[in-house]
Amino acid sequence: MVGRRTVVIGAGVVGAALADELSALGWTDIVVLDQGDLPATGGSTSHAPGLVFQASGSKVLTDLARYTVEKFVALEHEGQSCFLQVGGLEVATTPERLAEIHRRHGWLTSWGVEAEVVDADRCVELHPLVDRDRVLGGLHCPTDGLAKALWAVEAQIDRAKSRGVKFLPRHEVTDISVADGKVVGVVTDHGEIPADVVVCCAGIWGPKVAALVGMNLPLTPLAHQLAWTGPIPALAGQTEEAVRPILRHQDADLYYRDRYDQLGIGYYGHRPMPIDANDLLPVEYAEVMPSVLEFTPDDFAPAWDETQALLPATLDAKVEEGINGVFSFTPDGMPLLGESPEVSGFWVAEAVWVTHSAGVGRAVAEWLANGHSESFDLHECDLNRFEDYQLVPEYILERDCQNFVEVYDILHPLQPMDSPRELRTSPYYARQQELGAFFLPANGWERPQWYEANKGLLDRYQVPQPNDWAAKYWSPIVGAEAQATRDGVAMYDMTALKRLTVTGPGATAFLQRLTTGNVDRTVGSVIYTLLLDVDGGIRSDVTIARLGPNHYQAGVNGALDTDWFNRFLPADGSVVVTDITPGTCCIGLWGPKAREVLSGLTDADLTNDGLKYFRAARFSIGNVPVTAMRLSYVGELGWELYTTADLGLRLWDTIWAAGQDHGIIAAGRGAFNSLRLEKGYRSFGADMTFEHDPYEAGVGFAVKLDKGDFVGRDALLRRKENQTRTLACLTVDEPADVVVGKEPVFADGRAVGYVTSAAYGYTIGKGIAYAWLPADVATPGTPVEIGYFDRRVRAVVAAEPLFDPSMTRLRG
Ligand code: FAD
Ligand code: THG
Repeated sequence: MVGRRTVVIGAGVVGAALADELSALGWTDIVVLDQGDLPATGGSTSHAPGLVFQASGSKVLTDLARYTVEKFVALEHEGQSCFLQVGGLEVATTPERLAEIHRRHGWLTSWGVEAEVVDADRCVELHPLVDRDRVLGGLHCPTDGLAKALWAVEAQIDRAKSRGVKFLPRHEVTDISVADGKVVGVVTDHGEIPADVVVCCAGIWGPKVAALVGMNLPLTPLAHQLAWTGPIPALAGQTEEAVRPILRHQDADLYYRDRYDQLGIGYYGHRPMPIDANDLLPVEYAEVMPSVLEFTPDDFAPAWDETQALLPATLDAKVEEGINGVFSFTPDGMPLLGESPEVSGFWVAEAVWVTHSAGVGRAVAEWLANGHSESFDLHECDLNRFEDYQLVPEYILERDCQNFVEVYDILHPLQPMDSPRELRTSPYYARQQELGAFFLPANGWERPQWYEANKGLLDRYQVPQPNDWAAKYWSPIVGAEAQATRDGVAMYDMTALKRLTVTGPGATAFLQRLTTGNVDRTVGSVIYTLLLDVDGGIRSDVTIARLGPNHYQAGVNGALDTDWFNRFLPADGSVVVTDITPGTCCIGLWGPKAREVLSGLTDADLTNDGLKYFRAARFSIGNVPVTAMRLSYVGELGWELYTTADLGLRLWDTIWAAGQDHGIIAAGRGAFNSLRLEKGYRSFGADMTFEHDPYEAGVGFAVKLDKGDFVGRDALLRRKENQTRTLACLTVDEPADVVVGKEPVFADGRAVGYVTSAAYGYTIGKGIAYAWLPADVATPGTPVEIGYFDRRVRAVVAAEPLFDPSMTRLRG
């Protein structure tokens, strides 16, 4: 196999890794172009100090980093390893950071990387320059270290060359030829090269290259300060390049590495310094390198003070050189990988650190060669994860700068961005404000987490207090709203739930192919079904309502679902997929009294037989036409009621008024999340992702193997035979021990899995945590422990669902 004709733009650490990995998979008809010289092209890789810390709250970032470490350790450049495995040490100088370090240790344990939280003495033993009295402790990860980025570039280029890959330095890409929506060639200052696949690995120039095909790449180059000290007397005589662990002092936005008797110091504490990719100088005009801007010493002054405090040996040294080096930031801090939705064959691998570079090379190579990556779950990295509002230049710039500022901050999983807010508001927004809603953003929508107006419910319901961390972005009102939903009736704003219509003569066949369920039922049917990837992994779980013979409405999880549908659209135009989320809205009306509230507002037959569980109907509520679907993520009787945005406020007011006699409340997402966990309903992205199959995730019931072929079916049949892990339900007895997600789970003292999502279950009176565990551990009754900061919390595997397993609530 030689693969498709491929041109890689950029021979930095990402382009080089991709060329190596793709050629290793048998694609050898590859040309790698770079405007600069090889291997030091002038891009970000040329001056990256190469620190590789594997810790991250994102599992895929740790997975990508671990792959990079393992590859670079084994990769040789002139007989020497491309990785100096000196270990990594993150020190804490505040109690909050010490707690954070325990949380980060938890993540590493969850994702399977060995590390240890150490005391101040051990910090000094590991890194003798550290002042014992400044630190409270540290996180030591022995496999972290320094990537020799340029060596790795050269070594990977050499391997790719040996397989036939061509490298053309001093070739600047000036255009990309597209015909019929497909890439056909790459135009350079030395002529055009034909291509079927083009991968943009242009780093900070990415937006400029992507613009050649009309793509608005959500990436901003930002300058970041890197300085080198002169000789430090305390390091005199160091003959090896680096012996001390790479060091992070996140309380002051600093990191360090040693280089013989000097120290490299990186600083994130300065003002954001964004640069337009179009303003980057061409290689020949840049003074040093186009990705290096002049050092601004004033910005560095606080960094040097902090450095001398943490590392007193530097009092005897000076800052000798420094740069404002430029690299890429994105709106959510994650890389951008994947194919353009508009121009087929145009791929990007952008906003990738050296830390993740080899992993990304592997991932994108697999994706190109096999249609998906088998080694990595890329849903958080997919280029097409953004909504339209996130591709507006103002948004991109603001978020990218904010991510620079927050790079080392301690961020709670629910912590919202401060700005921009109030981007998307549902038609009920004014009413929600009147009810004292505490809003958190959900995919750009302002969504109530709870309502202060419900404070009075606390006279009626007991709500236990969680620990301090779990109590952030929480109120006891959450617990009261949850219980009031089970007792009475509540309105939930479901507008943020993304919805698409799939229409046209080909719609039924299209959905039969893309889902695991049978959509070809009577008009008015609703099904819960899955989208699988070609490897049988879960791409999404969705509901599909048949509203007409050729008209379906899908409730989906995000922009990746739209993208997935669009990729399979028949060329003949017989299927149209439309995102109707903007322009429509939804109220979930749920609880045992839901029927009482609606009965006076409509002539529709809402009896159990009139509109059965998982059926949809159109009728009116007061003056408002609605599409009603009888289903509930919170596990109670009721409907999702959809209407157009113009009528949304009227719908809210009508239901609210009629509900007063029945004690109706508006309830928020906090209650919603607790109720859905009691009911055992999975949330895509947290509980299950691309890497999991339906059987291990506990949603095998949604796969109808007898319905005929569908995407992922064959692969799934193979996976079904080899089940080794399970998404299990854990309960925690002590209310204060409720956890938040991503914590490691221990069985017999050994780390065996990790928590996906968690909440307190107010109806069942226990904490709930779903967790991936080895199948043999996941039997009900098995005691386990959850690592929570510096503690171990006792939990037990429970039979699920915890609430209403016989479905009497929903079917009643
Ligand atoms: P680059 O190395 O910039 O490669 C892109 C290539 O594309 C360039 O060679 C460029 O010439 C070429 N190109 C662009 N446009 C064209 C065109 N039109 N035609 C032809 N060729 C083109 N990461 C870490 O993991 N650890 C660290 O400690 C670390 N420290 C850093 C410190 C500094 C000061 C900086 C600036 C970055 C640091 N980074 C670090 C980030 C890291 O360096 C980058 O994320 C990484 O090198 C990006 O690699 P790349 O291959 O995507 O980009
Ligand atoms: N409502 C709608 N669409 C959605 C969601 C929703 N799409 C995305 C996401 N949420 C999908 N998740 C679920 C999870 C469970 C259920 C519905 C959507 C559910 N399951 C029942 C059960 O497992 O008992 C029914 C299963 C069946 O009968 O097949 O209700 O909230 N519109």
